[in-house]
Amino acid sequence: MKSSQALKVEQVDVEFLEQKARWVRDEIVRVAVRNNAGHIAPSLSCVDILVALYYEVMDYKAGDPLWPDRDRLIISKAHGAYGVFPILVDLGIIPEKQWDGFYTPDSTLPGCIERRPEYGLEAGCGSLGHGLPMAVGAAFGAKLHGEPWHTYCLVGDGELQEGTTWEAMQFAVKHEISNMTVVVDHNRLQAMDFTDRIMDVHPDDLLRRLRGFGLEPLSCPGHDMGALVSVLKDLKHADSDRPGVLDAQTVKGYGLKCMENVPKFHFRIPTQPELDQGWR
Ligand SMILES: Cc1ncc(C[n+]2csc(CCOP(=O)(O)OP(=O)(O)O)c2C)c(N)n1
Ligand SMILES: [Mg+2]
Repeated sequence: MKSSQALKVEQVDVEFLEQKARWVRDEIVRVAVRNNAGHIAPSLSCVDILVALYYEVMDYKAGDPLWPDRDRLIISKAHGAYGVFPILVDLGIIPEKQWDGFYTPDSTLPGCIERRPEYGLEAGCGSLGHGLPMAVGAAFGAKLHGEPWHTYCLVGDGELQEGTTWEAMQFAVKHEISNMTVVVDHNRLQAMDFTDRIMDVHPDDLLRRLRGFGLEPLSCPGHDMGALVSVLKDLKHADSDRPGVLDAQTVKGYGLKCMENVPKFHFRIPTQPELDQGWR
């Protein structure tokens, strides 16, 4: 590790972030299992990324979710980021009752994230493949108007099979949109199988494709809080004429022993005996 990276990680309270991530995982399982909401595995996959972004990397005012200079996060994999709800509850933005009733008639929070700026939710992306074009548009607008904020886009590796994502990347490279970071939740699984058994031929196809479009993805273990924070900060402040890309190498269902890397859990709710296998 470069000494500058080591210094940055030292200044970060990694233990605090890891504790937050454990709490978010517990919340996801507690509420989603009780309320019969699937998409637990894709949500567990990106918890550490979301915790690193909200508690350490993004410029954000918890008391003012509409602060004009806030960094924007567009969650393109909107089916599987339940972790954003407890985080926004913890920050005092979403009322606890809304999260508690998530996915039931007692709440207005739907299974796929919808645009709700007053709740800190910037975009609705239930139809996959559209978050990145929106993020590129937002970042391009910020660049044209000289706005100081940074745009983040969290994408799934499976959804990157959609054509619109590549048109967006082409545009972002051509127009030197460097005020954004694309975070790939690279768990090597999509809906019901591994990505290289659906559209990819080789497990490294995604990285090759990104490089082919002129991007320089930085890979990092997707559940290593210190590494995530360090790379995300480096990308935010990089002297580059391209969008930054974080290739976060994650595990779908991370944490729950019954669920890790098991394709059938894409939307399936674990049974009590499966849950009893416990956490890693
Ligand atoms: C346009 C579109 N096609 C299909 C779906 C159904 N769908 C929901 S999640 C999913 C798999 C997504 O895989 P990936 O992007 O890798 O996310 P992960 O679940 O692995 O985090 C699919 C195909 C959808 N929501 N939108
Ligand atoms: Mg995936």
